[in-house]
Amino acid sequence: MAAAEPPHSSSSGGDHRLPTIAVTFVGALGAGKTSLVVRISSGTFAVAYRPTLSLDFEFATRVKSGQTFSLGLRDTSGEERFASMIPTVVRGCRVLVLVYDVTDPRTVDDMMDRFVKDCEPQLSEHLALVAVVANKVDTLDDAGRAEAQATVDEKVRSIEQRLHDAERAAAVHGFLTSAKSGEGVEALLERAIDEAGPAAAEAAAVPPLVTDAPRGSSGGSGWFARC
Ligand SMILES: Nc1nc2c(ncn2[C@@H]2O[C@H](COP(=O)(O)OP(=O)(O)OP(=O)(O)O)[C@@H](O)[C@H]2O)c(=O)[nH]1
Ligand SMILES: [Mg+2]
Repeated sequence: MAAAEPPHSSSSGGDHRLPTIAVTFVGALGAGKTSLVVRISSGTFAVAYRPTLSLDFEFATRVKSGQTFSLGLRDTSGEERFASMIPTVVRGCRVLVLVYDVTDPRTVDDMMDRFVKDCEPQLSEHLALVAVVANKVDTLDDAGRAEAQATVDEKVRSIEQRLHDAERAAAVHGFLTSAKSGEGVEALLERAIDEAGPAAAEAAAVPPLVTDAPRGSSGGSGWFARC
């Protein structure tokens, strides 16, 4: 079923038989996290702003080198009152997407604060990629794009250094995206699958009775725990 699905297909609960990659989106209020998730899962974009309350989940599939992957998209809220949920959602994810809004420079610091405070202490050995995303680049001229690229490069280096200091092996890459036009979004997913796909495929190949943690353990079972 999954291999024949179009690139932007989504399903209500994901496919547990497929290699699954948990992708968590974190960033400031209105940075475009939900818009990116909707772009990935349904290929559409909405101008109207509807703030995320607490947390949303979406699923999508992508095919890379003949292998279909299920992407579990965890869409966090940028509202401060929901920040306490982020550590739980980040824990165990294979891909962390940090999003800022190129039309609002304050969102860069917000993004980094959230990484340091809410994400970094929770990152597991499953983490394969941290993506630093400058979103809404459709609003930029050439000079603005160059500035966004410089900002992203600087934050990538900063996060690389932090992960290195913490002896974490995850890759860090920057992307200029537009949820509105779709620019950069598939490049982000391709990189996510390149970095996280092999381990996800390996985990999916192991019979569930061997991989699932014992009942009642902190590991749990199901896609949320397995990533
Ligand atoms: N021009 C443009 N607008 C965008 C883009 N991405 C999102 N927006 C707009 O920015 C606003 C906020 O987008 P959301 O995706 O809801 O932002 P969010 O990060 O999910 O916000 P919270 O859930 O409140 O944290 C909406 O009005 C979107 O239409 C983009 O790439 N380009
Ligand atoms: Mg949202």
